[in-house]
Amino acid sequence: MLNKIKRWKNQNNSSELRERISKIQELKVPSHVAIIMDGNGRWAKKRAMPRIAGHHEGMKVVRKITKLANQLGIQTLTLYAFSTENWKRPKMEVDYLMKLPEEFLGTFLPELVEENVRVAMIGEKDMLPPHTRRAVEKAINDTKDNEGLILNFALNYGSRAEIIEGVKRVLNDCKSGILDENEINEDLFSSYLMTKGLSDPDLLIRTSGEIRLSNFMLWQLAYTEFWFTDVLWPDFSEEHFVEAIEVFQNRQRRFGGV
Ligand code: V0D
Repeated sequence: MLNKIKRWKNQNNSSELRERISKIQELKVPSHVAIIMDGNGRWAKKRAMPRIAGHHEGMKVVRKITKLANQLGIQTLTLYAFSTENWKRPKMEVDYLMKLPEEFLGTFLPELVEENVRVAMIGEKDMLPPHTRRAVEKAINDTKDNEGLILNFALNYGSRAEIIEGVKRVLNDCKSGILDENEINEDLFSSYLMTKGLSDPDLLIRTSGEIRLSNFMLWQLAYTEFWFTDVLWPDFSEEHFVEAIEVFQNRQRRFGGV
């Protein structure tokens, strides 16, 4: 309760937005929201700026949406920040992207700790540059006892590779006798994925007008509601996020009515 009041005080939403947030909180808020944060490069191009300027602007939006998700009482926010495909981009862009976790955490980690946010990551950690990996690991460790929002970054993540890894580990456990073939079911297999312990997303948001999954959480999104928008990630506002949640709640309401 104290936490709730504190969150309210820290927030500086417009009265119209505050009203919509109150309405949202009267209904079932999605437990897990996943976002494909697309359109940073295009945002920069439109302004004749380098792509990295778009990524930097996108990082500020991550902070804003994290605060709002926490305020709304969402349990898990998964953000697709870097795919296994993104290594193909120009080296200087990749080098810049790999500095963003440090920059983000250097500025916002104290704020995340203060707001009771727990940082988590899915993806192949070992392939990240050591400086990136260290920053993320420190954030995960510094926030491991927090019980508010789980801020889950998908970093060097690819869903098919995740599933293949899971299959290999299942086979290994069968071979070594830890696991019997007859115990394999959907719940068991879910626990062999990187999202072990997290609920499946209730809502997927993708910005920037692309209507595809791009190898993101293929297993976990089986029953998820999708919401797509043409808005580019750096332009994505609290109002857009609130709109996505409202659409989700309306779909739930209609589904429940039938
Ligand atoms: C660029 C838009 C935050 C998407 C958002 C390495 C592309 C800004 C992080 C971050 C990125 C990751 C881990 C962490 C803390 C922060 C981030 C990347 C890109 C790729 F523990 N923003 N962000 N990571 N962008």
